[in-house]
Amino acid sequence: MNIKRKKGWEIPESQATPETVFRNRRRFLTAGAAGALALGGGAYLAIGQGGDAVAQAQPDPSAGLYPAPRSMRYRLDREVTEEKVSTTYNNFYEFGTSKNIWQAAQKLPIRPWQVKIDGLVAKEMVVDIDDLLKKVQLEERLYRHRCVEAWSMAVPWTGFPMKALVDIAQPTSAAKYVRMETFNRPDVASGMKASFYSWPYIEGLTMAEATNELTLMVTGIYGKPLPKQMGAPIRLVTPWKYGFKCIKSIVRVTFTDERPRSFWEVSQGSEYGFWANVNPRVSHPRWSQASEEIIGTGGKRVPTQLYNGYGDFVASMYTDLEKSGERLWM
Ligand SMILES: Nc1nc2c(c(=O)[nH]1)N[C@H]1C(S)=C(S)[C@@H](COP(=O)(O)O)O[C@H]1N2
Ligand SMILES: [Mo]
Repeated sequence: MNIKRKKGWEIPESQATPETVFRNRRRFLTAGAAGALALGGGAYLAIGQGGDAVAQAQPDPSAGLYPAPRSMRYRLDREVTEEKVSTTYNNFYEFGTSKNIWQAAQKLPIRPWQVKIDGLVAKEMVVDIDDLLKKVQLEERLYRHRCVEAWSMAVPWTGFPMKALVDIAQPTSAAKYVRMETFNRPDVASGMKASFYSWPYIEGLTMAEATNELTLMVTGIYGKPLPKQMGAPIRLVTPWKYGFKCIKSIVRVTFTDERPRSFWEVSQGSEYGFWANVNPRVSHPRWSQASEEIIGTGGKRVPTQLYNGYGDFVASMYTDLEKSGERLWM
């Protein structure tokens, strides 16, 4: 489906937050019985599964930065997934292995939040998330997201190019990879007590991938700060790779000359490799990747696209590697 759109500059700013957000916000206000009470200003009270109330004491100090202007460079070929759907169907193993972890994730404190930048850099540093947000330009981008489990969604992320973070970090010329790490808090994230996984969650990119224009450090969604279950206060988004590359709630970014071994690679390297670029013709060892179910559509399946449809932006990074014998697709 190709919807005829107005040119970017003809689209009013107000359209940057889709109408569904406002509709969902209203629904949220009446969802008290379902376990959530809106308190306004981004603060809310979630009733945990055990009936315990977990209050987020402070409104998010970054709330005033949203919504950010939408970039018209990144177009969708499908509807934006409803907020209520994408924010209640999540993978965040720190809080459990089911898709229904959104309430459990409210226990994660996201202020204060610091990100350590270290390794092969001019100067190691620890940046406070709100200081980092002052140094970068936030924008909204509509991206498809394709999980390796063959479900997908399309959402309006807000964030800044990872290139901006690399510029702040000033890696030396010896840096070949970026390694990212999630918080290590088994006290609030009970999934981390599962000892058969190697915590904390780790992901990595090559420097070329990290500085590709698509690679986004995400801090918001639907014109608001990112909810905890989606990786607040800062996560990665690489829309041409399977979703597990998009590491959530990052606390450390390390520049290195060694290829990082990711959380999933350590757990099951034959199924989840370093590259994990989306390719409908290369099956997962246990299922086909040819098509995907779009969540929130009542089971609608669509064909999966090579590089999740982002080949124009990323394919050139891999042309030489394709001959190298690297497993680029899983
Ligand atoms: N720290 C951490 N990051 C993570 C995960 C996780 O379990 N822990 N799951 C990944 C997977 S498999 C997917 S599909 C996406 C899901 O993002 P969403 O819940 O915001 O849709 O997050 C990725 N990032
Ligand atoms: Mo995933």
